[in-house]
Amino acid sequence: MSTFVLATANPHKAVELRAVLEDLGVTVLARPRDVPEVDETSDTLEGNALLKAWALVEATGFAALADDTGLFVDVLEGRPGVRSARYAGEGASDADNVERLLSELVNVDLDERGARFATVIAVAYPDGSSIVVRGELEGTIDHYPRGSHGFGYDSVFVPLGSGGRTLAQMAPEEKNAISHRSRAVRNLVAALRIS
Ligand code: ITT
Repeated sequence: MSTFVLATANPHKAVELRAVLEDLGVTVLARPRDVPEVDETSDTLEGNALLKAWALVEATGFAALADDTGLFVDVLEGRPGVRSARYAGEGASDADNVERLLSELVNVDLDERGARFATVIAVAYPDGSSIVVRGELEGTIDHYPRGSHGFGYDSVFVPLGSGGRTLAQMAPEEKNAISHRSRAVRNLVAALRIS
């Protein structure tokens, strides 16, 4: 079908994307080490995913695939949103980001703690065209972290229909079956099949 170069340097994401894309007959190239990271200056996931993908098309001449993910909390007007990775500051750890999030929600009741994870995947082609898909997972932010699986904000995110468990209390396969990222990947597969 074609060759895609991946923007992510995150090995977990690269393995997941490579498996899906190779099944579709796409040749997958790792991100070249000498290509600098772009500043994610957009205020939308779509904008940042496209920024990353276009920079890689320019640097390599191949079609490029980039993703961006954020956690959007209703009562915080969508924060941390596109700033999820750096919510507690530049170089913040997952624990720092979770702590900041919980500190902003101390006086908020459970029924007002609605939130969603969103992942956007963008594919940009050397001919100037692009595909953008999105996957979302609805849930609530718990009062305390629970569970030891996963990463990021998993320990405080309770998906709708999970029986009150956080994503970090789910086995990886169970999370993957419902996650925002896997939904975006499924939407990407559908978009690539019809394009
Ligand atoms: P790249 O290296 O691929 O650019 P990133 O570090 O910018 O990835 P993402 O866009 O994937 O990170 O995610 C932004 C933030 O959201 C970051 O703090 C993650 O820890 C968190 N996050 C992403 N996916 C998550 C998931 O499935 N569960 C919990 N937190 C997640």
